[in-house]
Amino acid sequence: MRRNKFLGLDLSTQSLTALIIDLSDHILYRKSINFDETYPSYQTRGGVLAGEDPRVVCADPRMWIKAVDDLLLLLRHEGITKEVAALSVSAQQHGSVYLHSEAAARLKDLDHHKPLLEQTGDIFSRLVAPVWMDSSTSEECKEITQAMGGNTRLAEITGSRATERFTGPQIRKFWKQDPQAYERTSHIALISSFATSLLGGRLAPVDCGDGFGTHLANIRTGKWSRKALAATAPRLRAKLPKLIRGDESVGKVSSYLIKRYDFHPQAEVIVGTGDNPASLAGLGLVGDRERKAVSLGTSDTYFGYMRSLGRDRSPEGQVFGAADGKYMLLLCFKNGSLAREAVKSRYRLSWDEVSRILLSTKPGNDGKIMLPYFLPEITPLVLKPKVHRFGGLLEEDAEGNVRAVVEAQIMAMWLHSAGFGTRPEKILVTAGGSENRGLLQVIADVFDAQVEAFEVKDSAALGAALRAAKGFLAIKGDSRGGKELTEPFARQRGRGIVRPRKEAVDIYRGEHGLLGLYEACETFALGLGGDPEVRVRKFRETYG
Ligand code: XUL
Repeated sequence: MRRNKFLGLDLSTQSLTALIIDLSDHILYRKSINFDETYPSYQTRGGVLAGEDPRVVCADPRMWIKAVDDLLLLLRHEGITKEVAALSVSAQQHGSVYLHSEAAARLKDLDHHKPLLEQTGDIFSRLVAPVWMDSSTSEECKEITQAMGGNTRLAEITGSRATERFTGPQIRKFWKQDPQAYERTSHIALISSFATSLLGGRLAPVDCGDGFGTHLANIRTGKWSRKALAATAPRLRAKLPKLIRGDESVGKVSSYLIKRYDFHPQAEVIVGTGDNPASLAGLGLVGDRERKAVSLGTSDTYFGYMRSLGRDRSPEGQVFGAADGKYMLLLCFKNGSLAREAVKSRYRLSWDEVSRILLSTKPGNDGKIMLPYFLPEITPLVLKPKVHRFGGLLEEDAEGNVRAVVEAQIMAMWLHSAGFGTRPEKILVTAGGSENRGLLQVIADVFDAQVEAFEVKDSAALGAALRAAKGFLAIKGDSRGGKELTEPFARQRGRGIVRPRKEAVDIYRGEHGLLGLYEACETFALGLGGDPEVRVRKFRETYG
């Protein structure tokens, strides 16, 4: 039996996906488990548990354990696990999992006759895991910022200005609210390192891709920052995983994986990472400074590779590690697919109809604008959810609202990515929303760039599989880089490249264009500027 297959597991907000590849561009297997549908007893919506306060969002890590067990059993039934040479995890970023002192021994010594959850369901010192959608730590962000010497200094050291969803502020909140449970915690994993620990049977390190999204690491040294740890919670260093750069092996699969799911004893586990750094790898963008990526998943993200830490980073841009030891810059929007979904179901539309509306209605929407803060927003920071409508956009106007939500999302990406260096001529689009041709056209028109969507829309799972391959080949002395491995998978989907339409670009970019109007609406909603309705009139006079 040849072991020449690589498994990527993507533990995202709403689902767990397995993708198996070989190195001649074949996706051999893909299977996804949706949390809401498969595990109703966990009562998640969109994979998470939201409290009465919309800023508090968490998940039950036991559901993730159950999903890992179920999915690996399915893979075993396919007879494919024994051919896997290496595997790696990609996971939603920033979330944290709290384990007590017996967890390590328990993970090491699992009985393969019994389900995973039955033996690991009680290894937690905290029953819930806060996830990236949580925005309840503004106070802790302030405290950490102050202790670090201000927001600019915090960003210089950790790569981002104070950010509610990041792990450090979340840990500080936990310590303040429940100091005893914090004391009982001997290990705080990120979701990617937690899932990797289940595969390797030992507490796994975290890579800089995910580790930099914590406010706990120094992005220059690639080590946990003593100053940031001290600003966050006491005795934290001993509770954190090791932080490593790049896609190294963390050891072989556990004996539980060998016996329960039929993995080969020599199969390597490559360090896990966050879904965005994994996507960067899956799209072949590690090392590429020209192209940028848009991921339209639960969150929308806009990101690109960075070779060095330039001075003029966008204030809302967040720096994570890339697989080659360098960096990526990212913007995250919480009201991504959930906002599109809310509009789609409000008007009982299918995704095809949404796409058709976007392709057939006039760019600029006649100056009708929405700020789609269905949930608290990350970029720009909005803690109280509220949907704003301007320019006479009526709630019953289905076409107007569809166009407005998507234009708002893409214009926000354009505006807030001003500090990302030269504007891209090419944008790669991935995740669920990349199947929507209308959405791709809006991106092309707003950015005045060519847009490509690839056949493999699970770029995070693909990235994890490719990282597994790269890590494995490196052990064998084969130095094939990320790009060479990715290239064969980068086939465009169906209709090829989507190009910007000149008349649409003018409507967004021109003097009195929609981008300026949108910015005025955003500034007004944030309480930082005057009523934008005068600009709506100006827009209509110019483009009506
Ligand atoms: C990125 C972010 C989200 C999550 C979930 O910073 O918070 O994109 O990784 O996908």
